Amino acid sequence: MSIQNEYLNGLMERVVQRNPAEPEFHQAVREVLTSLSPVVEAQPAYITEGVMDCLVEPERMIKFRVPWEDEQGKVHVNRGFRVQFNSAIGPYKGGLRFHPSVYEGIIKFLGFEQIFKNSLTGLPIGGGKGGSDFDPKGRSDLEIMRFCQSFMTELFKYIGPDTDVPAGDIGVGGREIGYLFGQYKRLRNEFTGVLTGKGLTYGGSLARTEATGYGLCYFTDNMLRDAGKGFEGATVVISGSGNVAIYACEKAAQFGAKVVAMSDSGGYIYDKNGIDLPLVKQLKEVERKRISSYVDTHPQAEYHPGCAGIWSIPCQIALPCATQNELNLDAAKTLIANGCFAVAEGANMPCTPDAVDALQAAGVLFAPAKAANAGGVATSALEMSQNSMRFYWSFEEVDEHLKSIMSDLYRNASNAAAQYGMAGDLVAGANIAGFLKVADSMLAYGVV
Ligand code: NDP
Ligand code: 2IT
Repeated sequence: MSIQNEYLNGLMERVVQRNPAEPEFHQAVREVLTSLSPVVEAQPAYITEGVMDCLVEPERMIKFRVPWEDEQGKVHVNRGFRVQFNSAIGPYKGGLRFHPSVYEGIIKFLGFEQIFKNSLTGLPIGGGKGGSDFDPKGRSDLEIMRFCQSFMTELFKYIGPDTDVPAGDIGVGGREIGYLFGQYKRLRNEFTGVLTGKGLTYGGSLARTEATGYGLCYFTDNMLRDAGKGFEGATVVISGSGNVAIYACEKAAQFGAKVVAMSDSGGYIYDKNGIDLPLVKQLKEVERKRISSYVDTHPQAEYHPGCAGIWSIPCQIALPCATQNELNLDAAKTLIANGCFAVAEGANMPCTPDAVDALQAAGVLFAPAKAANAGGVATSALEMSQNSMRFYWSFEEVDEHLKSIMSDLYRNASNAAAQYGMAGDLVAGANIAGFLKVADSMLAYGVV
């Protein structure tokens, strides 16, 4: 083993020791460090100048109390987090997740991935992430507003349009961003682009809502076409039925595919006639209901409780768009056996490492999250640009930018993989291409 490889192994051991009981963070770091061994062998300065050690340590981790009162007058106390992981190439940028599973390990895994994803977009944004263990399910608008206001009353001290620009993620959509932005504006007495994913009447960008799902399909389309394949006529399975899943479904159908299944944390629906997306939007975006309600008006469709079974539905293209580690080795084997030829990650880290290995070994085209779902944050950066200019672009202009960002991103990841002797491995290619820009900036700064 080379000295550089030994160093990376030791670094990984230190990450595990210094961040105990954070398996998702370990998983994200391990994947990146594994890809980087040929890079640090070619350029040992990344090790000797301390870049690698700095990269795995957040610049700042903020953790705070979020007290709020429910409709019955009962006080609840949640935890809020923001990791400001890396600002080498721009202000910290990344979403906020409200979900009961949130703790430091989830926020750090997401913040770490965000560094490379944001770099891959080619735009000047650093890596950050935040959120809370607050569970929005079943809460009234008033309770959501009170929670968001309390959350921002602490977070506002640490963010700003040139410092750190949060956005949405699981459990944080347009409604929550509105409450958060309103509170920030009130506390700071300023109207600036401090959040993205804003409503269109107060500084939001057209096409941001669609961007992650659309971008996922643009990336996948590039990958498929390179391999002489396409969405046209393919059967597609998409997990989740939130922001990413809905707009991935819309674009996949526009590309000529038939999406036959979607899910939420309760279970999945299988509609062999093709998913009725306007109904899913109505149920999820407007009525905030469970996906099981789909079969009330579509008796030909099936509802199955539990999430994992969705991957047993035969398909050519699988788009996991719900959450981390939702597609495991068993699911990967089933997809392979059923003739699936492409898996593209819309969620962050949805495939377990052994699932990724199995898919790649079987020759399934595999698009890793930090490349494939980068369209959301890229369009957030376009929202920041429009806010700075105090100007708006049309839907078509933003969508054209998104398309070209996703194809450049595909090309860069693909070329980086080939350059380091791993042609076709987009996991390695994305990690390397994302890393180089950040690492070279860190080298330029010296020890800071
Ligand atoms: P939403 O909250 O809009 O939707 C999340 C969806 O995933 C829901 O259908 C939800 O079901 C399901 N889900 C959440 N947690 C679980 C779980 N533990 N098990 C099974 N299903 C679950 O979030 P988004 O669509 O915004 O995010 C989805 C994924 O995409 C996340 O991994 C996120 O980090 C990633 N992402 C999001 C981007 C964005 O711009 N929004 C950008 C890039 C990545 P239920 O309603 O039952 O909880
Ligand atoms: O994971 C992600 O890239 C997001 N949740 C979007 C972040 C953003 O700042 O738009």
